[in-house]
Amino acid sequence: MSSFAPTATDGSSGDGANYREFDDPNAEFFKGIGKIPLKKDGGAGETMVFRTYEPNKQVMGKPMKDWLRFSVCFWHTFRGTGADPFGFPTLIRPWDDGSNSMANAKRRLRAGFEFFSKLGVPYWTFHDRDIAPEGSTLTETNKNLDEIVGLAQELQNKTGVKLLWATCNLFAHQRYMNGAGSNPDAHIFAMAAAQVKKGLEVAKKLGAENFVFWGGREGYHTILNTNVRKELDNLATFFRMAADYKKKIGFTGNLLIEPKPKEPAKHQYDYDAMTVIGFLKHYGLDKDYKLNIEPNHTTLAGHGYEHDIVMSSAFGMLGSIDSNTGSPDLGWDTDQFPMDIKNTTMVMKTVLEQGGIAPGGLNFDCKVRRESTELGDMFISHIGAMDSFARGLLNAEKLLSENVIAKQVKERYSSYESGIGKKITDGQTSLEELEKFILDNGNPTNVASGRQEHYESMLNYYV
Ligand code: XUL
Ligand code: CO
Repeated sequence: MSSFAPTATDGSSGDGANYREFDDPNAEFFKGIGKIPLKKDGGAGETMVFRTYEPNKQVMGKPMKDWLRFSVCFWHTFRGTGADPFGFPTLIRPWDDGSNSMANAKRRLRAGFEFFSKLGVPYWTFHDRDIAPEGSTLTETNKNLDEIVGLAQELQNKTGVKLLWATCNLFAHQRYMNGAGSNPDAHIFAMAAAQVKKGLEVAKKLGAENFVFWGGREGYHTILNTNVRKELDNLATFFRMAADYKKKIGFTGNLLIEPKPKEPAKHQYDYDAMTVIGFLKHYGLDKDYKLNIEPNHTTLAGHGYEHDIVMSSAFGMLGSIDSNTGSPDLGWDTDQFPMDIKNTTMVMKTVLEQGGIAPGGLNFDCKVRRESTELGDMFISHIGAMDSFARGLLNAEKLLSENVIAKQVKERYSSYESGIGKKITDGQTSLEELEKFILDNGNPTNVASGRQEHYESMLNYYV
């Protein structure tokens, strides 16, 4: 989260621009870039136009924008510097002096809203500490946050851009190195609780439609110093208090937990969708929380891209999606823009099948590559990802309306629709009765082909 950008002392950002000119509330941040147009017949070289994303085009009875509900995340796009463990920042923005000042926070936020508007996304997302600097006491920190939230409210009203979700950064500060809600120290647990209390209040104030918990340091590095049951019990208490406070203040957004198996923790408790669902059910929290699924985390857990989206949807727990991708040939969280149409088709198939993702959305928890240094790259990356999802949506619409694949899947399970199969489905049989069924009917002999390649070829037809 921290910025390593060199702090200029003369008001210049190093590329000739003067960041102080952006203190003017009417300053334009992305000069020369207007509202991104739709241009269906643009050639391959034109990447600053939408080719497929048409917000008001009707798809299965709803405008495209209602199925997709795109959101830009503030942390990568307005706080990312391109710094990595081996190198300095490469993404030097002309309005950002690299400092933790309130003036810089305001410039970034105004740049953000100009970007959201020009791109044409309806939503944004942020961590509390992305938008406002932490002070030396909680009171000072909350005062900073209130001031920036006031500006955010003004900019939301002015542009019509809404808040998909807010979240608390409970992982960057040194105090959270051993976790937040699972920290072995009660004082730190209390600090995290105070932060979430304020986070929920801010979310309510800005009309957030959801509130996310991602627990990057809720886990362990060595089991030798860790009481896992104590940590998980405490984490559940933490989530229960958040659900109670949400009701108390009348915040109506959904609470979401975002699974990830590791990084930065060696082992994260919220490993994957089914682990989180099991945790929520064990602690009786499954009515209060749903899941925010990030496919890059899913692949880090060793599953296929769409696996956690499908699993959480199957159990009515898919709340929102951090629509990014990893690089399947790397073993870490690269947070890339999703550009693979097969992946987006599979995601949108699930979203269509469950009737939509609202009040969740498709949040681009993605960062431009360290080497993509131009301001235009910020747009091109999002436009490419939005078009990829629009294409995925149209593919999924065709796939579902033709009903060829679903019909064949249904047929595959047809033995459960009558006779002994129906009794199994209804939970109306027993091991004794099934043994008798086998003795009467003999061993199963006609084991049907799974026809994987046939299904893969059918999917290719739609992509
Ligand atoms: C980290 C991650 C987070 C959450 C919000 O991998 O995905 O940015 O989305 O804290
Ligand atoms: Co995420």
